[in-house]
Amino acid sequence: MNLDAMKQANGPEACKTPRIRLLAVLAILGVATALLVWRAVDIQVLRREFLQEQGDARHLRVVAMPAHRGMITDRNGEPLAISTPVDSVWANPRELLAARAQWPRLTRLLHLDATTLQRHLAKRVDREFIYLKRAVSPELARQVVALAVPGVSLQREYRRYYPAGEVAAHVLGFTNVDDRGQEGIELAYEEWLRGVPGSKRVIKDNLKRIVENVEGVTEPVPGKDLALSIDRRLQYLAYRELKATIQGSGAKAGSVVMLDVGTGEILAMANYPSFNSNNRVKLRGEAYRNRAVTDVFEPGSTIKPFTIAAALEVGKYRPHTMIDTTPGFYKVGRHVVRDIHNYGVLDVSTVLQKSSNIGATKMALAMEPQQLWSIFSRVGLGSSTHSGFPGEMAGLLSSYKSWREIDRATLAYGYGVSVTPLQLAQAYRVLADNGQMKPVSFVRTDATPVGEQVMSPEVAAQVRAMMEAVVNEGGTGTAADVLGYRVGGKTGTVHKSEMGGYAENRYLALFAGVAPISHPRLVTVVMIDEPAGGEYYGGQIAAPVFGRVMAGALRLLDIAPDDVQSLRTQLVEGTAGAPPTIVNPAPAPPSPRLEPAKPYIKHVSAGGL
Ligand code: 59J
Repeated sequence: MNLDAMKQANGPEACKTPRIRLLAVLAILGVATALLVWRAVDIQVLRREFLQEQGDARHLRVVAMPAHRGMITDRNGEPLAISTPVDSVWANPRELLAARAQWPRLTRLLHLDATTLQRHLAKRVDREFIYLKRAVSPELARQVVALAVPGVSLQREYRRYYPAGEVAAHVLGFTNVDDRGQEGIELAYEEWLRGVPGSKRVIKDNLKRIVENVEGVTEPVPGKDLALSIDRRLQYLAYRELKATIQGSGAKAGSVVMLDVGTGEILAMANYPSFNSNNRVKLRGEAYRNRAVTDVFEPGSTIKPFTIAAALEVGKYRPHTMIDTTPGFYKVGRHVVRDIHNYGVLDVSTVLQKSSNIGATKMALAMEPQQLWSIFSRVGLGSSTHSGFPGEMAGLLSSYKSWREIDRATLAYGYGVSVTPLQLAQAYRVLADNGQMKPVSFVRTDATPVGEQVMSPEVAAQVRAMMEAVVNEGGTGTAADVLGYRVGGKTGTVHKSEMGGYAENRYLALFAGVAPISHPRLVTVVMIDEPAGGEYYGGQIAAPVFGRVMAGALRLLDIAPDDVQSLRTQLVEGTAGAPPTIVNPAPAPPSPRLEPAKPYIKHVSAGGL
């Protein structure tokens, strides 16, 4: 049979079937191809962006890189606040929820409550990141990694550490858990200290391991270091003496401020009560106020050197001009100004040495109100020092135009004006620096700032000489004495003001002074709030703190003694076999007991005798 015969044999029917089948196959292939092409176009072209995003969202991550916060050091580079790297434990809520079986070990390790955690995670399933525990110890971090709970990872962060703890807590302030400044220098210099966090985009695999750094890496910019004016050694010294005296006298609180005379830098600023900046859980508002700049008080007799400076400046008085303070009280209008003793006739110098309110009153009433106001305001009393410290108070000095006669009198011995300890120190610095006013500073200044002459050098020197007499025999401040150095200052004992009057038996004990007198280098102010142990006079409570702090500081700073005579006497007296070494003197002997004063208020409010 030939081919034709075969065709014939199958007939026209047999020929049709394969053709349809072929067409059908071709059609199916064609449609399938079209679908594939369409799908390819859809995925590659039309939905490309969306799909890319979805993919990235699953594996591409932007990882923040926290910046290192600048270190705060003391003036000699000793660290006061350091950011140390720590790990925080975080979780992907969805993944952790799915790993319930592994929770018991995790919650036990991190001291978490499973029910709370469940609720916490459930509320945040849409997030990628939640913290479980921040700033954990390296040991705990290791244990967390070892557990390998799905969805739980560590993140590198920084945490502030304050090596000086409670000693410098108020000045430094602190940062929050995000390492942002909240108080004190940490807050004031936030911009300077804080760095700029960086970020990088990375691809992570399903196990959250970084497989590739992709793009856009911005390096974190670390914050800048800051050198404070504080000298850590002097800060320790001031804090130690302040704390001992407050605890020993049952006082409520207190502050010590020490300034460098040449530069206006704050060398020490201590407050008590204090707090541990590394562990603030039990923190009370009471404890974290930097009272030396945020609290104002009436300076009482510590203002008298300025009253006397005004009197000398005006020219009606000289250091030896005589003033009659008999019989120990003096009527001003309906009011009476009192001294605690009848001191009789005194010269100006002795008015300061004995702290006669009547002497100060008579000098003030002999000048124009504006003249007294002017000197107070020139040395900065009652106005902010503009130190830049958060929460600094300005205090108050009212306008002389509103002063009545009694106001002029009480202002002369420190009532009716209010100041901060820092302000008082700044004012005393003017006396120490031959009448130059300079700004105070919390940061180290490498150049000596130029001052403004606000008082004549002669007047400043005369007042300094009178302040030395306060510390010498016969003065109210002998406990401020420092062996080997000539020091000068002024005591103050102030009835605390309360609700329009003065508290009968609540006092501030004050001492402000300078050393060495022959070439002043340091100014220190001591304020003790409400001594409760029976003794409460500035001369008994504040002056000894001043003496001990100054003694230590003068030696630590290697300042040459200017009272070699007293050193010799001490050596001769102390040569009973002992080698002639000079040691820090024991705490100054208690000053002669003062007889308890009569309650003051009765006389003031009695409306005159
Ligand atoms: C004083 C005052 C209160 C307010 C008086 C302190 C006034 C006054 C009304 C009696 C205790 C006291 C405006 S005294 O600081 O004069 O430091 O070593 O509180 O006078 O008028 O039982 N200081 N202190 N006065 N008020 N108003 C002396 C003096 C001072 C000493 C002692 C003893 C007061 C020498 C104070 C000290 O220099």
